[in-house]
Amino acid sequence: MNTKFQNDINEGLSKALKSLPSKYFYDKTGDDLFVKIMNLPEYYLTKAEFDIFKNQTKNIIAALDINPNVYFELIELGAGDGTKTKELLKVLISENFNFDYIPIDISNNALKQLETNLNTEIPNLNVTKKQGDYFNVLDGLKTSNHPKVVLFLGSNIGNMEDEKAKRFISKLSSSLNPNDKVVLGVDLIKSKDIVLPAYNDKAGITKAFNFNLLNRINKELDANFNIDQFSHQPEYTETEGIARSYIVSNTDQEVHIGALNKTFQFKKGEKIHTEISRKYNDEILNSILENSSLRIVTKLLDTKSYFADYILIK
Ligand code: AVJ
Repeated sequence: MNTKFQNDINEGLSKALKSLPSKYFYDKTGDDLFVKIMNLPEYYLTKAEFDIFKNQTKNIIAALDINPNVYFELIELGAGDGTKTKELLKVLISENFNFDYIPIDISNNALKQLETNLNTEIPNLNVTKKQGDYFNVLDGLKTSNHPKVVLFLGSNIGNMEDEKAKRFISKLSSSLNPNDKVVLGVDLIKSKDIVLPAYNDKAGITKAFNFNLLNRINKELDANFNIDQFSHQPEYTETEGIARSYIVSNTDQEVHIGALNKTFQFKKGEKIHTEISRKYNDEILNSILENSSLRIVTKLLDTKSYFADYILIK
């Protein structure tokens, strides 16, 4: 059997500069570790965006400029546990806006939990969940002609290289109609002493999250990565605003992957690139938006100016 996972791992480890896709962090163990990451003192991103959703809800709604008499769809890409979104949903419901909430997530489990939670906490809210990879799910959005507001929060776009982010934004833009809006949450470029600890916490949760990839390969592809022979290494270049996570080989070693029937060599100090976490500013975002029909209308910042939610219009 040749799975996508198997092919992606083979491809990534066969390159001159080894890499593994960060989307494979998120199995059950990875989901649980990410929840822990969001609660870490060093991981400021989630707290900063929550601050915006909690304290500037009215500003978000004003910037969205929604006609209160017209039904709209509030679509969230990569909904997760909905903690931030609930702040917005509660106010929209209490102000009698006419809308359905459509969370889209790769994890059916996460969606079911979110739905149950919303049904108790906001009983008047209509929830229509959709399971899928949000890149692929975008096409399905075109079938409805209702006005749309799309939420893409948490700096999830930061996991895409710039070229991929451009393709994603173009695809998103072409699945919308004129005057539809996007709320795009991004982490902002800031100094190394704030960014690096967020990816290198004292408790070692981010390391476990990164290494979960190797554990998955060991378990699912019958491999023999010796976790103790590798290190977790995040790097950040402030001038470009890019954080990258690596797994570094501590020695010259070989790893056998049974499912591939193949052995991979690692040199001492050789790196496997596992994740990009891009940070933004207006200029970088504008270059990503350039060839799409989305434009920035408003930028909302948290009290520390660590994070931004940009309101975009088509
Ligand atoms: C969920 C993609 C925003 O890149 O900051 C957290 C994932 N990786 N710690 C990020 C992550 C390591 C996170 N995003």
